[in-house]
Amino acid sequence: MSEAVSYEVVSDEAGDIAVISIDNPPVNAASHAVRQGLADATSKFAEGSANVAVLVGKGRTFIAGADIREFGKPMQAPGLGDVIDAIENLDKPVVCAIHGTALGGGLETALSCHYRVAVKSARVGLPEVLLGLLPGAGGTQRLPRLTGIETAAEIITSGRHVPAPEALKLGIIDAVDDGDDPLTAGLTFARRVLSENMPVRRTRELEEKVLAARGNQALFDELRAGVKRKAKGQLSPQLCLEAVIASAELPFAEGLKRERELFMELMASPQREALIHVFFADRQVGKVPELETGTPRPLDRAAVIGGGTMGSGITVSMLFAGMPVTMIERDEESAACGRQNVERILDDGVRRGKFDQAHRDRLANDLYSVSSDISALADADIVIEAAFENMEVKKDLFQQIDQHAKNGAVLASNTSYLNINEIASVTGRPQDVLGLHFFSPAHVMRLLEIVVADRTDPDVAATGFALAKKLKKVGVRAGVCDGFIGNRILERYLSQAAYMVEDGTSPYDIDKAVLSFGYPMGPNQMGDLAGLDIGYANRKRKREEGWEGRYAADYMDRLAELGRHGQKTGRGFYIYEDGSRVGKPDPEVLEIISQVRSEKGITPVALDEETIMRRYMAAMINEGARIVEEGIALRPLDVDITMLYGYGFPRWRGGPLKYADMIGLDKVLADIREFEKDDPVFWKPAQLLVDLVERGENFDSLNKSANR
Ligand code: T1G
Repeated sequence: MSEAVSYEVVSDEAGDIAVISIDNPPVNAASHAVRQGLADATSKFAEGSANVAVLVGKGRTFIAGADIREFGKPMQAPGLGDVIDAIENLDKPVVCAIHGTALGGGLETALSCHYRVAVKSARVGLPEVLLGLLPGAGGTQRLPRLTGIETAAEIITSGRHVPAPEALKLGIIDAVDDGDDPLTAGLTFARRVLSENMPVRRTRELEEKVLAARGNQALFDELRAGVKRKAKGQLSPQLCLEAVIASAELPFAEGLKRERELFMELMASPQREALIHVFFADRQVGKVPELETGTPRPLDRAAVIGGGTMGSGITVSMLFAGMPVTMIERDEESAACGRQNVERILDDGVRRGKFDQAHRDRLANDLYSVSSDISALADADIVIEAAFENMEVKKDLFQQIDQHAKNGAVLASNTSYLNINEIASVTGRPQDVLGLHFFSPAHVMRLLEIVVADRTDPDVAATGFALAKKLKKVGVRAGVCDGFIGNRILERYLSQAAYMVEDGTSPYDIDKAVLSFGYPMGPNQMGDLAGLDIGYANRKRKREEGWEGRYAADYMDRLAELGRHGQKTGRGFYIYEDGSRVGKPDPEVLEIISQVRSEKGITPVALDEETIMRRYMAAMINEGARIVEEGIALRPLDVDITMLYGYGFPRWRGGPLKYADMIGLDKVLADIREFEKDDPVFWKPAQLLVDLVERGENFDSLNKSANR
């Protein structure tokens, strides 16, 4: 028996019960050692004296899936599917005792057992779709046999975790145990199997629920339409559904073959490689030096300065995390507005069914207060300034905060691009100052850029990461520069988009190209959503400070000056009729743009979709490389995570730098060299990119060396 799986027999008055325990920390992933151990234990049980077996995981969870680290490497026999079939083929019953999260191959193993019991806190699921895969060990064939096609399709194409009580209702498990020890739960159920002489019940033989859907093309087409709409270009949800449909259309053995074919197709897809990159990047991004050297400070109470869009969103995200918050505004009237902003968000949560009125009232009445007196921040462990984006305003505020905040309090600015070193310099405690850049709406967007200034104490940076975890956000460490990571990259590809429009490409073609790449919306649709007047004001301010490089936003200025501010005025790049949020292209806009081109003596040359995206992505990748080169981002994966969680980059493409690796850095550099001929300033290649190509390395090699 491998050390990953142990076998023992427990004798009691009910009879001999075999206990097969899996011990492969941290999540009992079904590694080769586990699979081999399970195969050996199954044979031992078959030949042994025990009449029933309990399969259980040690540590924090039952099997949480196949070992993702083995993907992409030659699979060592026995495969999980073979082990699972051997369990199901036994002629003595096996009871699976579930705790923690039985996911992917873990749930598939449980489905091959003849009975399943779970502790109440357990969750089950088939999240392979999130990795760009599908349940490849019989899950798409066995789950429908327990729940029916529609429920199985929803669970498999969403990848969601199903809490044990719901799993019981759906027929995925047979009992929920009130205790929290899976072995006790398993033994109790095993004794029942013996005393009631419960038969071997093979999931694959339960045909009723799949036969009910056999031939129901209308159902299959309806499911296909729904999954395709939600998938937004991602392959795995669609092939997951085809495998589930096969469970209704084909006998079990052929359904299994179909599942295998579809699984291998996904395993070979670039989307799987990208999504698994994101799985590990999600877990690496929180590993920063300051969490080695620093200790997070307490985060029991917070104060938020400012009750506008950002201040109220930040306040609510803290309320959702159960943190008592005091929101402070400059006077009573503004404080009242801030309160309205917070309560509007809370009421919206009730309307959307996120929580009930009682919960909303608790958040509003117990956890949160509003004041117009800055001394109200005196007992806060963390103070987050979310005031107007102006350096003088922020410096003045930080001087006041410095006077009132308690010793050891963490002082953060939510600025989206201003210099944290400069803000810290006006306080007597620059070591306690950092940037916490939330993204709007702050109670929804998961990205939090944690900006570590020159003198920020490691404890303070570590506190930023602890806050991200507490708020269920994805914290990314950023250095100090204009725009940190995300906005600095955004500025580059939006500039490139503006150049392409001014040079002759329709803004509607750019949006279409970006949408078909997998973004939820194109840059001009995004501009209409954010408000073209906002961009206009920002550009005006930057021109007053001295605009660097080509100015290609005259057409946008023209639109803003004509009052076409986007969705909020019903017209921007698009026309929004009777309050619809889906706009229609407007020939008048194209007229305005061609007018600007002729005023600037530009002979328009329109680009095709492929060229649009080559330019759009090259601008993003080049700036991302510079950000890594300058150490503003710790690793390339930090840039990927930022663009995934803050800017809508399609997850199944892995992030801009993973995407660059997958198309080949030599190709990206060749594109940049080609574009550089037109505009050597904008297209100066990042030195890191040049070096990586010369060394025959890629961004992922940097991720790996950084994580050693
Ligand atoms: N394989 C290998 N390592 C894994 C792993 C896995 N399946 N799951 C987690 N880890 C590592 C993770 O990288 C981290 O490592 C540590 O465990 C703790 O994880 C055939 C093909 C189980 C809910 O998709 O959802 O089965 O960073 O930080 O927040 O059909 O991990 O410490 O070095 O996430 O408590 C399907 C993926 C696989 C589940 C726990 N299963 N894992 O969350 O801890 S494909 C999944 C999770 C499959 C079959 C198919 C979560 C978790 P390190 P963590 P957590």
